[in-house]
Amino acid sequence: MADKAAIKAARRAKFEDAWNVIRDELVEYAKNNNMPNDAVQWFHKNLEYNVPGGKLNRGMSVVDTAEIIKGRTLNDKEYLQAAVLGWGVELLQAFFLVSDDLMDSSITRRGQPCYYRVPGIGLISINDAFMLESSIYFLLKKHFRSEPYYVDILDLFHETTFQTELGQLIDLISAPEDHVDLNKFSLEKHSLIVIYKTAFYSFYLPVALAMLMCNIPYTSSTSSPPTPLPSSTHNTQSGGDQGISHSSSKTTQSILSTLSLTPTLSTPYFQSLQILIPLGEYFQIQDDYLDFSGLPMEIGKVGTDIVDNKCSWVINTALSLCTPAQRALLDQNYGVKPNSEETAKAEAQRAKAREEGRGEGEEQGYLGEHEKRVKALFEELGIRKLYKEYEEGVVKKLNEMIESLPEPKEGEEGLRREVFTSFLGKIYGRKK
Ligand code: DMA
Ligand code: MG
Ligand code: MG
Ligand code: MG
Repeated sequence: MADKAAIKAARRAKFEDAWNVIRDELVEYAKNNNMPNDAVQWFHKNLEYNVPGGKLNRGMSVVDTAEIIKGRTLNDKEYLQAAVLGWGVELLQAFFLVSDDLMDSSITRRGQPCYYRVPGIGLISINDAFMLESSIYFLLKKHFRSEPYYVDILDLFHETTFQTELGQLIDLISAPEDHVDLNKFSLEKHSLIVIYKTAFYSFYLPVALAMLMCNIPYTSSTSSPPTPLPSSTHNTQSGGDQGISHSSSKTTQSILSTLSLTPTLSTPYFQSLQILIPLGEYFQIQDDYLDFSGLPMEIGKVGTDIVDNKCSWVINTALSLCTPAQRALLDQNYGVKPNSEETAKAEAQRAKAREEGRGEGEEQGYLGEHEKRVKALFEELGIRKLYKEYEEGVVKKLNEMIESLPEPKEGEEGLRREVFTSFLGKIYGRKK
């Protein structure tokens, strides 16, 4: 056990070492473009504040997946390339998170103030977010320009970015600030939001990048559609045992049929999507659940979904179970902003935390009366237990899907089941 933890820590340290090289290449680019010292320093701070401090699951998955496909450890050149792709995913994530925190009016992230709240940053964070995104393409050009799959990598990053932005769009317009209408929410809508805003970039992108790096052809040369998994689990309402979980299957199936056509993806990419889309959906349901139940000192952020009127898994589950009286309470309290007195109290609490050097990221955050009532009702409805039931059900189904994947022969390169079981192992039961 201690050995396993030590190996994990060493893999992370190696990946973090690669970040120092990559960050210096980016900062060097700014210097070479005649940027004055203050601009170079600013860019350096943007990169350091926003890119390396997370769990690094997405980025390290590129390295892990490439090693599983090849069935061996990577040589130095391969490692650097995989690390560039991995840090590319982390840069994309940083770009989304800086923007997401502005749009969600969030308070803390990764145990520190959200970037836009750092004194002197404010709306400059919009340009800083763009620079995080552009950094990806500078790195890809530098490290992959002469590879035959260069254009496929570009296409994949661009398409995934577009999909995520579509997801953010429907997340945001489903949650208007000035008008709460819980009739507009549904678990189907939730599935669509979370698959687009989270699953593609967090799960499919790292695996597809690793497959490209291992020269697995991206598109199929024949015009016949890719072979779907033989599993019949797709045709059932996933997690539907208690009728409360989520209704992804229909949504997942219709998304998959769109994606298999444009262009004709080769079978390993399509099969990855079939597993990674529901896996990503599960991951975002965890995120929604932790927004309600997680402690800021564990999850590194203060939940904002209730105040922000978000179409989250938690509210949709509550809506499917509540009595008319409980529904009235939700109508009156969900998505209601704190009043000016409550906002002032919250700010004073954060100022005190700063003064006492506790760091804002550890504060529970001040709850307004409306938010408190909604949270109490979620507890009364037994959301915690329902979530655990959902989690057990979905993990069982995902394992069945993974087991239905054809496995390459011993010693042969290819997409192994371990790619997916390792992902599932990383997120199952997570508390942050
Ligand atoms: C995050 O959704 C999605 C993207 C693309 C960043 P979210 O707002 O629930 O994330 P978080 O809870 O981390 O703010
Ligand atoms: Mg957010
Ligand atoms: Mg958001
Ligand atoms: Mg969230």
